[in-house]
Amino acid sequence: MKEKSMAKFTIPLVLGSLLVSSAAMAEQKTVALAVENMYCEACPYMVKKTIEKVSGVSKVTVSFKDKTAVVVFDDAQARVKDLTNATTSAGYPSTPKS
Ligand SMILES: [Cu+2]
Repeated sequence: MKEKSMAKFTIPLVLGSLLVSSAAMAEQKTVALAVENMYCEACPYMVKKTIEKVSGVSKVTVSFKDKTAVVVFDDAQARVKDLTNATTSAGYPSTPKS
């Protein structure tokens, strides 16, 4: 009787932690890109919009002053190369900063 009631509570807990761990496996990565060709205040906006279109990207912060785009993305869905390709084809070649 005691074991049965334990099982009732344990199953939802196990399912719950499985969901959490599979979400955690899709890891959020952050990369800083050095972006070329940003010559006016409108450019960072274009760069931001361009990177946001890449699937898996959750956050983009572009600095006009630093010529940098900081991108938070899901590395199961996007690669750094996808990000640099996107900005490059929009006219803003970028490379990962190390
Ligand atoms: Cu511009």
